[in-house]
Amino acid sequence: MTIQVTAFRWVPPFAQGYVRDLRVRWALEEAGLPYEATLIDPQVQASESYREWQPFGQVPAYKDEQVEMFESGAIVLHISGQSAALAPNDQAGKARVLTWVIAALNSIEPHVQNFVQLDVFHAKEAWAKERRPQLEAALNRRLTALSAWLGDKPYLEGRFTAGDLIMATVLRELEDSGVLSRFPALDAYRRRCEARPAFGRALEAQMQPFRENAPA
Ligand SMILES: N[C@@H](CCC(=O)N[C@@H](CS)C(=O)NCC(=O)O)C(=O)O
Repeated sequence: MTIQVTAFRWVPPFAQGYVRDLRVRWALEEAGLPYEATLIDPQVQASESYREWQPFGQVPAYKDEQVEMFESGAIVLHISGQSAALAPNDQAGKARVLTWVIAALNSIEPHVQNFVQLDVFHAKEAWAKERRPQLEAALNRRLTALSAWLGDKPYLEGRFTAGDLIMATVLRELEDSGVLSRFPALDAYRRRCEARPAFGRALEAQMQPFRENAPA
C-alpha cells in the first residue's frame, strides 16, 4: 500500500506552511518514499473513526504496510529507520538522532511555543505583557545553548539527520518573532535546512490544497 499521511484541507493563512504534517512530508521526501495525503476537515477530526487513528483528532496521522501511527516526531523517527538519508546505520548514530528529535520536541519546542503563543493569542492582555520577558529569557537560554552546540557545524551531528529536520521545523515557528536575529548561527542553520530540495517539495505539497480549497 502507498503510505498515507493526514493533513488539513485548509487552515487560516497564519498556519499555512506550519502544520505538522510538513515534518512527515519532508521526511518522506528526503527518504524518497512516495505517499498520499488524506485531506481532512473539522468533521473528520471529530469523528470516532479518525479518533481511532489519531486520538486527539489532530494531524498528522500516518499509515504504511506495517504500522499505524500519530505524533509527528514518532512518525519521522519511524521513517528515519528506513532511510540512510535521515539517520546513520550504526546504533550509536541512531541514538544521537533519537536524542536530537526528543531534544527538539521536549527541550526547545515548549519554550518556543510558550513564547510565540503569547504574542499570537494574547498580545493585548496585560498579564501577557508581564509574562513575556520571563518566557523570552527562558527561550534565550535554550537557544544560546543550542547555538553553542551547533558551533560552526552545518548540522547538529555534522551531517543532516531527522534531528535537524525536527529542529528546523521548531525554529521556523520563531520566524516572525524577531528572536532568531539575535542567533544568526541558528537562523543560518534553519535556512540551510529549509534550502534542501526535499523541504521545498514538502512545503509546496502542504500549500497546494490550501490554495485549491481557499474559502470564496
Ligand atoms: N504533538 C503532535 C501535535 C500535532 C498538532 O498539534 N497538530 C495540529 C496541527 S499543527 C492540529 O492538528 N491541530 C488541531 C487540533 O488540535 O484540533 C504532533 O507533533 O504530531
